[in-house]
Amino acid sequence: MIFFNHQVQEARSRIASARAVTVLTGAGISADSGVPTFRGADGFWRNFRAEELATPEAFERNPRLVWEWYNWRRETLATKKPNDAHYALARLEGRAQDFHLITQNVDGLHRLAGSRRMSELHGDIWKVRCTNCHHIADNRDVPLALLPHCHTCGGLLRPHIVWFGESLDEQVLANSFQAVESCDVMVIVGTSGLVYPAAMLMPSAKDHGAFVIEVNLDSTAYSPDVALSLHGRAKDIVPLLL
Ligand code: BV8
Ligand code: ZN
Repeated sequence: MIFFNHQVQEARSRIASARAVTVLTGAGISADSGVPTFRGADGFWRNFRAEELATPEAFERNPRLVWEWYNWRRETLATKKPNDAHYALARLEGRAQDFHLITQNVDGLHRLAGSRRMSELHGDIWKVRCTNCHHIADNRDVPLALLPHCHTCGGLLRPHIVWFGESLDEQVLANSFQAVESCDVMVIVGTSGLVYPAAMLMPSAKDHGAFVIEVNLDSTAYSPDVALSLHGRAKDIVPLLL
């Protein structure tokens, strides 16, 4: 159990007195739900790294392999539940005067925990998009047909996810920068800060005067520049911040 050290106390009072709070999460918040992170030891699948498979080139070259990977992740995720950190952020949404959650995760656990004011920067593993007519649909089939096709036009479906080398949705990105530029407090939970442009959100928050709090097991690329670094598991620390 984490003792109520002065850093947690300061984080709590900063959040309680904030007019606007923006939260950025990464794979680390879902680690406590048993979801493998990207760059941890469990970040491999059949000794591929995410960066090798989550690309349009990989999908072009071998759509079956890429769908096998996503199918494996969907099967793994189908049994996972939100943890206390996800639920705490959903509660914070209801309390803070002005709140926005930005997640890099595609696992859908924030929505499952009740978060609504949320931007999914990198898409949603439970949605598919047609490579031909671009229709986007919810799809929770587990397992998926190995090469799923569009019911409307028969085109090959792809995960509705932003791959490396692909641009993020303009509107989602604009909303996210707006949220970090207008908040008093930014809380960053469970991200290594290595993926761009998501990694630009923290510096932007700081430039606009936000008090930045980081929750992470380890030190990260952000640590030297944040106001408070709370080291520990997200499921233990995030509930203490409310
Ligand atoms: C783009 C969907 C414009 C896939 C993802 C060189 C320099 C700078 C940038 C680049 C570069 N080379 C290439 C780029 C651009 C590239 C990029 O940033 N690459 C990185 C690897 C250097 N970015 C892009 O391509 C982006 N697009 O730039 O568009 C453009 C357009 C055209 C041409 C060129 C450029 C698109 C990026 C989106 C990629 N898609 N996800 C999928 O999921 O299938 S990113 C992927 O990484 C996930 O979304 C994940 O969320 C995200 C970030 O990783 P983290 O969440 O931080 O996870 P990680 O494992 O790294 O860290 C976990 C952390 O949790 C750790 O710190 C750990 O300590 C902590 N932790 C663990 N357990 C716990 C915990 N903390 C608390 N409690 C615990 N229990
Ligand atoms: Zn179609």
